[in-house]
Amino acid sequence: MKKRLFLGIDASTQSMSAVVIDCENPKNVFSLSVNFDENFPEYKTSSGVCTDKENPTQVWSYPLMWVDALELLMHKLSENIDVSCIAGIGGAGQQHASVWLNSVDVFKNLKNVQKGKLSSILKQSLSSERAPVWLDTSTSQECEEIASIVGDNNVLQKSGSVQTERFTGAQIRKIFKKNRDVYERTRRIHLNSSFICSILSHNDAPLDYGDASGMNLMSMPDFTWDCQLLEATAPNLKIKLPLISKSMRLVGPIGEYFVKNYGFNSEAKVFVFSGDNPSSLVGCGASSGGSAVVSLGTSDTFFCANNAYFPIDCAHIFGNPAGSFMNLTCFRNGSLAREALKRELGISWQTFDSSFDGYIPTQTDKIILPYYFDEISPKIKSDKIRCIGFERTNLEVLEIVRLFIEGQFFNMRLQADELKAKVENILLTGGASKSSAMAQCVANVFNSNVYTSVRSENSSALGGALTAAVMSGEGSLKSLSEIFNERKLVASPQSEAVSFYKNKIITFARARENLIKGNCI
Ligand code: XUL
Repeated sequence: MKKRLFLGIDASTQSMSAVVIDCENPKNVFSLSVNFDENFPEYKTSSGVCTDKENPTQVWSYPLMWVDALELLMHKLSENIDVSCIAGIGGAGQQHASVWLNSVDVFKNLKNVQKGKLSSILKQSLSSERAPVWLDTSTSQECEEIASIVGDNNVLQKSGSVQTERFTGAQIRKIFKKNRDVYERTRRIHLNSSFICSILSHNDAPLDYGDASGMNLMSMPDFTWDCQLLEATAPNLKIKLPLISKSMRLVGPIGEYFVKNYGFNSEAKVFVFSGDNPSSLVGCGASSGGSAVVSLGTSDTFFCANNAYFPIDCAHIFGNPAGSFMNLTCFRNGSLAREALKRELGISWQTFDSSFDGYIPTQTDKIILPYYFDEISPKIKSDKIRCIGFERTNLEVLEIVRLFIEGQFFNMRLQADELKAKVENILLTGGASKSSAMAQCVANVFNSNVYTSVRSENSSALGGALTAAVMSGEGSLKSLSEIFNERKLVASPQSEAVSFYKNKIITFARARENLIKGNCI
């Protein structure tokens, strides 16, 4: 019998990636990635996006570049593996980015397109060549307008997030106000995820609960478009939006274009795509609850599954592809703040990373509020770190580093507690997850074991591949997640430190409250 492979695609900000799994042979995972800047210099993107020089809050990318990347990805896949063995395809896209189309029929017609010509055909169906992306923060005015009609708290209770600049609703309102002709010409507003899924299936694909929840337009408790939010955003919006589907559902067989030109099996099934964060939850094996994922990147993020719907203003609730909800909190003072401290102290990463070696925090009430930049979780205005209970000049470099790292995770823990999610263990991912200091501090602040993944697959693409495998009958999500998510224990809580931190975090919270209130410290 021919082997059955499952493909997951992640259409993210800087690249498009693929992960191919074989459930019979789980050690044999194939991955590849197409970087946008390197492969498509003609679009002049930097890290996959363009930024307006005059107004840097405006950030966009090009849907046609994503289409070109999809072609290249398919080409490379077909050169490296037998794509006729791929039985199912799932995937995800960067959240919030919108693709503006003047036709809903375009996908059906892709079957007759000549090899390599997808983007030149799709070009005729775009009502805007640009797609605003999640890095765009130019819509404060639109957020205020929508929130003043619906009410701040109503937006939060309905959609699971406060009205947020990068979310698609505010971006749509901006286009309605500033590019009225684009808005009027548009018949369909896809998200990045549903756009790629539509191309693959030659079908006008739906949005799943996970990605639709990043728009401030869906009523989260019942997963339907919310009439009041739609009306406050722009007129006649509902007919321009895709349908909303449960996650992990079949969209249809792969489109003929990919069968004819790249050798896919015409029976390969395409499943509804999700947002990259919900898909990562699946890919990290955290969708059934118990595990939280702490991703240490440019910004740090904390996300976890949660059965309870409990909206708070400094976090987002998205649909969990495996059912119920997930929480996501972003912290602006992540790796960029760690770099700022490293620069200021003139130390190496090695000093930083070994700062907790042999150290058990038990006897200092000194605190650092670690905000080099304005923080969003919680909202804090700040442009420097603050030392509480000591003069900075009196402290050794190593102690400053420790207090700073503690401060970052105290802040994260306080925000995580507000989500009321059950966290039994933590998976650490992202660039700084290699640091033993970070891992030990997280273990003590959260009083939980900390793991990293043994393999380094793109978790969002892996989530897509697992979805396809589960829905094709290869096994339960729980069993496949365990197989493909081998974890390594990297730190355990130290009881003395845990009980010391329990009290210290209260002192930290008080100092942070002062800063939130704008009191000079
Ligand atoms: C989440 C968000 C980012 C993007 C990255 O709200 O904006 O994590 O999804 O692709």
